Amino acid sequence: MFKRTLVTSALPYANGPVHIGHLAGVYIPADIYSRYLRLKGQEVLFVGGSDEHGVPVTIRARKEGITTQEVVDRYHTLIRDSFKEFGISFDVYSRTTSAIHHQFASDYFRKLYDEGKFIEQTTEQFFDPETQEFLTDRNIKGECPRCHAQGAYGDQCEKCGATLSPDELINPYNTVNGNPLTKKATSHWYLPLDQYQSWLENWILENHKEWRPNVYGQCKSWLDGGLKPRAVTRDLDWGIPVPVEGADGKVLYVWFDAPIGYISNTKELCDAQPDKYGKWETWWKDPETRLIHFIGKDNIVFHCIVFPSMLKADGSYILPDNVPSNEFLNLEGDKISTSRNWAVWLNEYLVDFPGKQDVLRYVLTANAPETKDNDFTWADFQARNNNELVAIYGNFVNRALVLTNKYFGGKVPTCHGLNEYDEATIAEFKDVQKNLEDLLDNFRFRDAQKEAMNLARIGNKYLADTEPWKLAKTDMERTATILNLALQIAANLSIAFEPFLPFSSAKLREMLHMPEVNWEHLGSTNLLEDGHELGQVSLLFEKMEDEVIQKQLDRLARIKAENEAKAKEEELKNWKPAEVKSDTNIDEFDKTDIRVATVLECTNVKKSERLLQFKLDDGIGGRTILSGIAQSYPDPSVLVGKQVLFIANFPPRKMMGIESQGMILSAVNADGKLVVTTVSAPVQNGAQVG
Ligand code: B3M
Ligand code: ZN
Repeated sequence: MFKRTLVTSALPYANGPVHIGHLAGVYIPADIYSRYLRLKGQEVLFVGGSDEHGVPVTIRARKEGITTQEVVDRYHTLIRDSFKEFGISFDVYSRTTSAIHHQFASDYFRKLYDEGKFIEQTTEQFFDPETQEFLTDRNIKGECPRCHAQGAYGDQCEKCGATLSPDELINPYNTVNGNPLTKKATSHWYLPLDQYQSWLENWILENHKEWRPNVYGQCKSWLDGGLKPRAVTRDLDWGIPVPVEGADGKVLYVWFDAPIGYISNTKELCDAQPDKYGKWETWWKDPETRLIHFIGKDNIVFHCIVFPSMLKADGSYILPDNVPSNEFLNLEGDKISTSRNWAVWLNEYLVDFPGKQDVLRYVLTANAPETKDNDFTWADFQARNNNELVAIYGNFVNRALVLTNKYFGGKVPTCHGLNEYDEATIAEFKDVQKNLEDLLDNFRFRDAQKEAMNLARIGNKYLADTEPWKLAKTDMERTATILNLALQIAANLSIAFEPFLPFSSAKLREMLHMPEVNWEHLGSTNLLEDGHELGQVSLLFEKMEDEVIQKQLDRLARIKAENEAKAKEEELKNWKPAEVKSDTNIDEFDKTDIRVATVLECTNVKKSERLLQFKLDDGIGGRTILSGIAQSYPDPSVLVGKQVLFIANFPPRKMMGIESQGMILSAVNADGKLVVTTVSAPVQNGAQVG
């Protein structure tokens, strides 16, 4: 039997804020589980932290024009604070740039290296001769070999969806500076996963059939495909240096060091407070510790195959007992995307919905993508708040307390004997503890929360059916009995909801003047003694008005419109005249019909940050053209009266509901601003350039 449980939740990349998808997929379930075990009085440690290495953070740094360290400092703080605000009850939340982690991960690698657990292989990799750096898949772009779109990534073409390797790209170049790439030999260390294949097959496929079907299925398909050695080092200047002589310029692969972060963060906590947390080794090496990884589905292979092989290679560690991975949460029908800003960011939610953390926690658990991808919609958010939290849970608690105040001076009235209906009501929830445990022990958080809500439904129905506000006129003893039972149910609710809605539970306990929560008391009808004085009544939940929800929908509509405009611009950038058949450049140029026009009007397109709308006198009847240069012209009216060059035979396109009939030519200046090209002396409108 297990003595203690170590709960880990995936370390989010510190390359941006965290959103509802992160919360629903990983952090809320891990938090519910940890809170539940603590409430049961079990020994549990909940470990988290930021993943601060890897290519994503370096890409973000380049995009924002700041150093990588600044990026991780900024987002680590933001992420840590968001989690705290949402009540994610980590025992430790550290980061992989900490000195302890660097040392620990470095030592971990070195031990396996010394024991000959890696193999060294030399391969040809893409190299930028100018910057003298090797490039990772995401930093290489080129022409897609399948659909021939420009700008396909080294690992995927976003146009046709093909999975690629950088070798397949036509004319690969460095995403950062556009440099063409060459190949250069480089050597790396690999963990020979093939050597762990049969051990993994036995451990997972035979001995962990109880894992969620999505997790088990993914593992099985990896194993069925046959495992290959995986590189655990990279040529990169950001990360933990490979602790081997002559390995300059090489760092540990982020997926090698990040899971070790679970261990080093545990060590950091235990070393700082040994009296409270004991030795880190107890959490990681004692077979009586149960290890549970909470992750999203894109992390399954790393937590079920790669990390366990690393732990096995060392030989002194325990292995995960379960890896309850969730599927994905979508937002209003579309995949959540950081780069497209298609997300509800936690830091923004906290500003827009102050004090309403539990509402989001509730909705995300009610809709948790436990078995399949699920959708978050603002309409559902509003409905669950108004129809469930307010109308059932909040309403019940409020009625029980307000009536007690009114008829019994805010003191728990005495039960004068239960009737059949009371007994039947009690029978309905007497198993609540067992039911909750069965679900929570099996990581079925959605159903568990439903069970807690069911208790509120029982209470609500009990008051609606017994109508103590009517009885109070004729039968005070019966009224007292009913309210006593209603208050006992309310007290049960504060325990049952504690893992799910910790803020509301605390508030409810304050209203009930109920100092302790004891899981073992769940289902009891003796939680509040006769005469016990209640606290101040306030509302547990508030109705969410349409305007508030509409504001969120408007925000998403704005983002969608911007994304569409950006996509169109991207298309325009890659556009080549369709009718060009010849392959010489001069001919191509001839086929492009460039002409001169005078700008009659130039205004910002509503709801677009990038588009300007030009009305042109083109000498041939006039036309409208949209151009994505608004950011370079804060006052677009300066362009009115200027003569500009435009492509006249550019196929018309609709953007933001407006048809654009051509393309205005502009050039980039030294500050990266787009400058409209013009003529050096007045020319007749419509004149061809060539
Ligand atoms: N940072 C990937 C992710 O955020 C990665 C998880 C690491 S867990 C050790 O999806
Ligand atoms: Zn393609």
